[in-house]
Amino acid sequence: MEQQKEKAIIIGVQLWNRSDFAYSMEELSNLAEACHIDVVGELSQKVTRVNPSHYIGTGKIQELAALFSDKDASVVICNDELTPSQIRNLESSLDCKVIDRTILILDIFGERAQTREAQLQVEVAELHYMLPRLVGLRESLGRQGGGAGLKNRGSGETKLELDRRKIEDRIAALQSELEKLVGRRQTQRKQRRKNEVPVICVVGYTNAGKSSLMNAMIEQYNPRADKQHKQVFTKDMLFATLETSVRSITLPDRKTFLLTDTVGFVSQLPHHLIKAFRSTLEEVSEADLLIQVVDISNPDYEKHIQVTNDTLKELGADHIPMIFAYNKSDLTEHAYPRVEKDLVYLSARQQSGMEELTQLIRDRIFQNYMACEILIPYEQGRLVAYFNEHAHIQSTNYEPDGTRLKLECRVSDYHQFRDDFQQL
Ligand SMILES: Nc1nc2c(ncn2[C@@H]2O[C@H](COP(=O)(O)OP(=O)(O)OP(=O)(O)O)[C@@H](O)[C@H]2O)c(=O)[nH]1
Ligand SMILES: [Mg+2]
Repeated sequence: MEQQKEKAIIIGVQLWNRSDFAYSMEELSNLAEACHIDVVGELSQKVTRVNPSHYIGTGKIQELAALFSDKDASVVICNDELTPSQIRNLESSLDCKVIDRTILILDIFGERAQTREAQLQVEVAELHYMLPRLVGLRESLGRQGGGAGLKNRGSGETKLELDRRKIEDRIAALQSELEKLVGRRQTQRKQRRKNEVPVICVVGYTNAGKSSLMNAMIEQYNPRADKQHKQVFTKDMLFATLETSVRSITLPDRKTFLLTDTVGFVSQLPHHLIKAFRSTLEEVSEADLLIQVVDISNPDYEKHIQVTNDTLKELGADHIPMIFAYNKSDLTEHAYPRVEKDLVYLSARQQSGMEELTQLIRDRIFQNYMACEILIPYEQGRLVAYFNEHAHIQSTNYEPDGTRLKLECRVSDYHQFRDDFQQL
């Protein structure tokens, strides 16, 4: 496999007002690497407007062709999503394979998808991407096959129409299967809402350590849980997580919340992909609180925060309160664990800073709790059991008229059961 690795030249056009260009090229190169492609050269062009027919200007094409043969490359990767005709024209001018940022991301997602839901979502996104590009694909196939003559063109187009219909049918079939899967999850989500368990979503740039942070929290507060079952998958690669996993965390004082791990973000996430992953990402827009995990050891971390914030906005989740976990502090000079307003320096790997993070969480989602002292008549014994399960009991005394509890409970529970106990 190693020997067959493709060699790529990456190319990008920098619009006059684009300040994050260098970073986006770097990111493209990382995406290529995640796709097992070696980047052997790089070209860029400053322009006021993207060339609608070839993406880059004519002069640049010459330069690109020279670099391509010089480096013995096998593919050209463009930093933006190209139109079908741009790909087609570039391919024929350069006489080589041309792919764009979107295909790279789709390929990585395709390779990583584990669950049926993730696989369906990726395939829907791929088909949507392919649909308007069928002509181009067919032509490039035709060229490889020795060129399609005029005579073949007619049959080709009929074939094309057929292909298009087939793809549309397939998309519809996949989507209906997806809806069934998604429906189940939405029911679960509604159930959780009814139980009023707060939902916290872990978001952030890909590879920041979101899944590791989930695991560190599980380990800290629910260490006896069956490890195999509870721990989520982590790995040093882009997009290790493509599915949402939800874990319940119960703090020592019995306050409970749900922690949700999500897909990592990257700049310019393809529109079709966001749409296809809508149901997965809905968890984010319905959360009570977001924890943005940032890899503070990465020199580009500010850029990552920007990308994450932009993506959250696109998902309609920018109104949700957010706290920051500056992760991987162990790789930096920063002192940790340390809290600064709404951010905490921590290390998920060393499981350091979880209590500090929890304190930030508490301040934000457990405001609707109240302390009280009550007397529960013995005939309401089940209420004592309920509070033991759902409240933080500070003391219990058995008195002639009932059980005396000093506790901290949800305001809503207090009101719901107000008639069944005596306030002291
Ligand atoms: N040194 C150090 N490494 C960490 C820390 N937290 C996570 N990592 C490493 O960073 C890599 C990515 O961690 P993940 O938890 O998979 O990251 P993620 O944000 O879930 O990534 P995606 O799901 O791919 O978006 C892994 O190799 C982790 O071991 C940390 O606190 N310190
Ligand atoms: Mg992950």
